[in-house]
Amino acid sequence: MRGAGIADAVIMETVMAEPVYEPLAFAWREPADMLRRAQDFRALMARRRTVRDFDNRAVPREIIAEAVRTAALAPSGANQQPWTFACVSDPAVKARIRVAAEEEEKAFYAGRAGAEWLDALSHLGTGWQKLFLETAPWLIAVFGQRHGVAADGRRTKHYYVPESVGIATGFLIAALHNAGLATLTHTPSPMGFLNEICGRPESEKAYVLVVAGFPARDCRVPKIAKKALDDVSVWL
Ligand code: IYR
Repeated sequence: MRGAGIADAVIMETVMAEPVYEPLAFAWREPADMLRRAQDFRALMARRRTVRDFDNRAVPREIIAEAVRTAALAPSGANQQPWTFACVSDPAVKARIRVAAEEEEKAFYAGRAGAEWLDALSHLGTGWQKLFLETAPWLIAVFGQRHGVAADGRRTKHYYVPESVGIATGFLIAALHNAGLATLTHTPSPMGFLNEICGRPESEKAYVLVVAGFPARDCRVPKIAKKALDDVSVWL
């Protein structure tokens, strides 16, 4: 074709989809109702705490499934939904995850983290032992898909994967908390072992291990404060 450059060739190879629209189901509310709802939601989220001491009481799988369905409603780059949630309740798999995570954490706390990082963490009282990886009934490893695979096996690009996975993880934590569960965002570093244990391909990267269950009866959490509105926002 005369005048067709590389960019045109790329575009011509791509299947261009026409957008299909549907009416938006939007709940219109009065300002007073909106404010009450905003306050109620903040009060709900203010009771979320990162928990490191779990009870071994079981949590029905369907509650976790609902929370994962909620997480999967998150917005994502080009709506590619570049995530996989590996939901682990099998005690043998949890034990493997604990062994692998503690191996990394031992090195981390023994010095790999460096003095500044360990100092920044010191007020949280964390350490290399991760009993909760076996005690808690559910571990949800959140993977981001670095790329997709088309029907013909070719790689497709994914966009804004870390941002999308981060937003979905926020939805997941909020959904689990709203359901009445305690959570912990655990980030063993590095997390490569999760691919092997969870049977996920190299094209996926583990971002976080969300631990979910009930808190131990005598659970205590670090006394910490959250920044005030003035300290986290500017208004223009
Ligand atoms: N991954 C380690 C260390 C750790 C790092 C950060 I940043 C935290 O906010 C908490 C812990 C651990 O899980 O103990």
